[in-house]
Amino acid sequence: MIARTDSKAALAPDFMFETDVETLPRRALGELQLERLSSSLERAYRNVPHYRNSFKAAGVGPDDLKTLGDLRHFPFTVKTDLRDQYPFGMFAAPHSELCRLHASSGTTGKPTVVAYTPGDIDRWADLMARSMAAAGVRPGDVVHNAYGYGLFTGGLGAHYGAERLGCIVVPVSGGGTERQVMLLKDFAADILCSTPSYALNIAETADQLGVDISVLPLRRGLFGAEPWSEEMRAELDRRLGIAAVDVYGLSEIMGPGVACECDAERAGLHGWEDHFLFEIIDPETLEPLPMGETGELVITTLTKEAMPLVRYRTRDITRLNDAPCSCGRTHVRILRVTGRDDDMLIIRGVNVYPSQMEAVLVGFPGLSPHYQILLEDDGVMNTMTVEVEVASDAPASDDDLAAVAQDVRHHIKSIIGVTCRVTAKRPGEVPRSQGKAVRVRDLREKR
Ligand code: DLL
Repeated sequence: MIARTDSKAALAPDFMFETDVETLPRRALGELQLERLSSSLERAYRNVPHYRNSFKAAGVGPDDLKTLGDLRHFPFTVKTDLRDQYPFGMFAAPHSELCRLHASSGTTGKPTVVAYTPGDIDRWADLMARSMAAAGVRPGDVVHNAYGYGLFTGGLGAHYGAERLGCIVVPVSGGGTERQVMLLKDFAADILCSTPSYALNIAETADQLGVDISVLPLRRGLFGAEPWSEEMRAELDRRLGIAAVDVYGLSEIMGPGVACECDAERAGLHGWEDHFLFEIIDPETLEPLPMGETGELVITTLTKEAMPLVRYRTRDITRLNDAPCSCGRTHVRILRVTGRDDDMLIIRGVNVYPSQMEAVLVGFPGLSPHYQILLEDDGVMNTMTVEVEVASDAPASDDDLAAVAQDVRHHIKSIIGVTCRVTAKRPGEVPRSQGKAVRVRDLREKR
């Protein structure tokens, strides 16, 4: 248990939650991974019929793992495997050993269910505490937690982590944005946890209420659960007077805290390799890619008891960086996840991720940072309309809006290379986020 302190200044800038393991030399980290991977594969094989069958079909067994490189012979796990085993077929522990279930909201059909033993919850709290400390959170901080509580892992994940670190948690959850502004101010929060899009909503609501958040004690934002851009980071830093830090995770693997940026560099998220093994594969050939190349992130859990996953295909597109980091942590960095390969839009033959659109729009003169992408089918091909919104102090006659739309269209064409329609809306007309933002509205299905 870390002692609580009221003096933030008294804490060393390189404070870590678990220094020994966070700075473990890479060779020792590899040895630890091999030992843990071996028992995790054994556990999956012994207790989960799905893995027994898929290992046998691939002609491998846990004993075939002699080096970390041997993992490439083991089969992948995909989201549909989890759906096919709904609700409890992927569990490697009996009900008597479980203490919690979470589920991700399936856009279609059944959700994906995940389970935890008390040991899993304990390790999750440690990893989230480790992530928060890396991000610049300190014991004694007031943590305003606006991630949704419930089946979503964001709320409870950040909650347990902050408590484990020795912080004072304000469990606000999402929504009621005016009240959030009041509480941030009255409770003098040091830390805001939310999705980046909801943080922007909070910043805007504060402006409307005449509250200047940038002069409040708030110092860090831990933002994740959706893709966001460097441009959005600059916007959130400026509007909230904070350093915005990227935190990554997914319910299938654990929840938030699988990886987090450090305060020192804010350039890539340290993935906690003593609990997870990260690979990047080519999503077409499924072959592992060398360090530094961009592809799909694949994660194997090393210490999960209730639901170990072997080579889980996240669909998240990123790359790894194993260069030493100035913070002293030795764990590999996962670069900002720009999007999921199933979110990629193909418009007139050009591949576009919604977050690329964000990078172009945020900071564009006269625009607010709110946007939405509408997908339609004109009978021949997919078309894209980008709805943008003018800034609250920008002129907004019909002619002004048409001129802005024209400028933005040219800008998108010149930066991303895609031709699309642009509609400029008046302030407040683009829907605001309460949690994970809906960036794309697909109107093609309704035809
Ligand atoms: O979003 C867990 C989480 C909660 C992470 C709070 C961070 C903070 P799921 O609902 O299962 O879990 O969604 C996981 O969200 O595969 C990514 O596509 C996306 N995602 C999560 N964090 C980031 C991030 C939580 N920092 C899915 N950047 C993942 C980009 C992210 N995408």
